[in-house]
Amino acid sequence: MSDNQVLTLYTINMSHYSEKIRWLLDYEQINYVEQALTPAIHTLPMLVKGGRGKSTVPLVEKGSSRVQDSPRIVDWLQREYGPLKSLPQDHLAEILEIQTRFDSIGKAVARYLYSPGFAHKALILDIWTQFAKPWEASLVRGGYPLIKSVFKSKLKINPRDVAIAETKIDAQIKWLESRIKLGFYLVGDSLTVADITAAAMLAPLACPVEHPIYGTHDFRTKMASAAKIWADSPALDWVREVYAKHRGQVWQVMPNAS
Ligand SMILES: N[C@@H](CCC(=O)N[C@@H](CS)C(=O)NCC(=O)O)C(=O)O
Repeated sequence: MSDNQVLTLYTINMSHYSEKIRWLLDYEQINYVEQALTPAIHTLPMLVKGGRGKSTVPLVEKGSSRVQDSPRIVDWLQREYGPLKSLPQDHLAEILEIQTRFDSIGKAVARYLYSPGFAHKALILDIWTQFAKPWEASLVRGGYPLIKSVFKSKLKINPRDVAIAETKIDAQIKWLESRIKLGFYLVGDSLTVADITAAAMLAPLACPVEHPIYGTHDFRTKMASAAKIWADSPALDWVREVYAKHRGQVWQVMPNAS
């Protein structure tokens, strides 16, 4: 594979799975160009590029290679750019197991946030249209009632599923609380994909100041308000600490609107 091909990372600004891969690329100092897509408008291009019947971000593209789904992207980056310092071979199985553990609550976290979040139309629309072209912003603003209702049914935003989400998240927060008693890093003595995944998946609840969306007062008080049940959790303190120590400001350069 020729290395002068540009790696493109397709994201949605609020997506924590996108943040996981963005962080990994930044941490590994792999050059990439970010294409921040507008929710709803992202669907068709991601379906086509992904070729797997899924419309999710993140998705990476380099030459003719297109890889969708964050754990698959991690594997591909290891093959393409490895060995990655965040994936030490001697701890690989354990790192991947923790990645799976935290990937498995990503949807629950989104459900948990959008449930109170949908009461704040102006905030949601501001976030969704942050990188939108004018025509995309008009479409999303005009189509908001429809997009919201598709979103609510796709993400199962209803009281029963939100309660299930809370239980699922709580179990992993408890797991993390006991794990970090053993040491700051989840595996070994340096930052790995395990830490990046756990911190990125919980970041919308922990609201680290380094994140340009999760760190805002509006996000914290309106979308992440329900997370106050974990306000005193050492696990969410740990997320904020990992961000402070290893992440820095998330968008050094603003992503390009596509
Ligand atoms: N298993 C996927 C999940 C990704 C995911 O759920 N992404 C959300 C944003 S956080 C998304 O793209 N939702 C819009 C859609 O499904 O069309 C991964 O690890 O990449």
